[in-house]
Amino acid sequence: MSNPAPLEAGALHPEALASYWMPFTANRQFKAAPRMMARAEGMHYWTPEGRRILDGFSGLWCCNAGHSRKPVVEAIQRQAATLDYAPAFQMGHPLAFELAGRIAAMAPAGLNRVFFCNSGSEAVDTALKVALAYQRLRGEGSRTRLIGRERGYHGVGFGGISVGGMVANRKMFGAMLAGVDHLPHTHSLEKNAFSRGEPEWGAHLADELERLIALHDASTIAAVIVEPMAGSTGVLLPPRGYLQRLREITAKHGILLIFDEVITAFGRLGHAFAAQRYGVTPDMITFAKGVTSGTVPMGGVLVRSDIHDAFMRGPPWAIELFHGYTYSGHPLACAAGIATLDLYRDEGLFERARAMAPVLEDAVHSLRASPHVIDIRNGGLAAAIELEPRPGAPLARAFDAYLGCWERGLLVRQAGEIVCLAPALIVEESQIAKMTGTLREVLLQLA
Ligand code: PXG
Repeated sequence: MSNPAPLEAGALHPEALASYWMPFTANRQFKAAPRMMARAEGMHYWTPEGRRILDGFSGLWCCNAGHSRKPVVEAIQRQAATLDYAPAFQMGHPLAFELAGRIAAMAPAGLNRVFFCNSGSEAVDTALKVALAYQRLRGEGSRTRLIGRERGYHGVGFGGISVGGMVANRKMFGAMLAGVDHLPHTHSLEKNAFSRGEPEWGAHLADELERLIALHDASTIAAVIVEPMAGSTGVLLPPRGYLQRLREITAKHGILLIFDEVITAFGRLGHAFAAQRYGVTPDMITFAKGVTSGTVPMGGVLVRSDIHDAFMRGPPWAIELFHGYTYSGHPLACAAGIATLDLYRDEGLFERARAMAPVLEDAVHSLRASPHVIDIRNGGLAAAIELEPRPGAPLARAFDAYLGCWERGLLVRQAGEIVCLAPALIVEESQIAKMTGTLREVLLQLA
């Protein structure tokens, strides 16, 4: 039987929606009542019917400079007309070198080599592979174990789901990578509910790494990967001193420390990288999303120069790392990246995020007395409101909150029983007030 003829785009006929299998989406629910976006500018989206939506989540944690910013749009247009693509292997184009240099210049000292890919998931896979290969190159080939953390999200590649700690992302997919362990997560309603910024309790949870080392021996462990602030599982800020402790333990035992900064890099916490906010320098940093403000897919890994240098051996014609993607350093992504970094710099957007963070903090914590709220957390321009689950219907209440916001013209994000906000760094005070005002109204009416 032949496939049905494609129907006109935009026709919200159920068959017009059938072919696209949507990612991380309740497909049947969506296709019964679609939520479409047609246009975006600055802090807003517009639906095909012309309804304006205030974007409280920077798309999906990515449009940090706001939507469809002119200098970025023009850079992409110019680049598409000038050099659409250049082979990524054994060839280069100037913008990839320029962007790598720009990112290195913003990074913590010592992290100054950049490997490009196209997403956060690829960045994580790249970092894990570099860690394993580096350990082998330095004569520590028995270090093959990788350690992640419960409630971690590192994308959806087999590497990322193996070190990740979200059961729904793992349970359907077999054995994944062998030799992976997990640190405990740091979320505690009992100890840390309604913390403002980094919570006081929990630094000692980093010491669990010592237990894993005692169990396996340091000589078997290549790397530890954590998000400095866990985003996807609902804005879990690192307990004060926790990241420092992880750094001390990994350094002591020759274990690499990877910060997955796919969400936290490029201003979310008021700095280029969370490593700078926390004064803790890992051995590698993964990034994506904000590097192009979400306009063109791009990811990458920042690597300590001596880790990179360990690969630079053998005859000069030898390829040093058998890894890469057709679209590593894609010209359109590089053009978008450079224009985006210019915007961050010229408009002082990281400083702006720092200045607006207390406004968001006060606004979200004002929801404390609203119905169903059992925790509120915030850091930089990220915040989470955790709701008490509806008895017998897990996740339903937060989903209803998400839908209620959408109906009232606000885009938020549901993460389990949690509603998250992560506005672009250009957000105005009045827009933050509108976000929390809408949430207050929605919470009042929630069953
Ligand atoms: N690492 C981290 C820390 C992430 O947050 C990825 C890797 C994977 O990136 P890609 O580009 O492969 O999707 C992510 C992605 C949410 C949400 O609602 C979070 C992500 C993506 C989509 C939604 O929290 N994070």
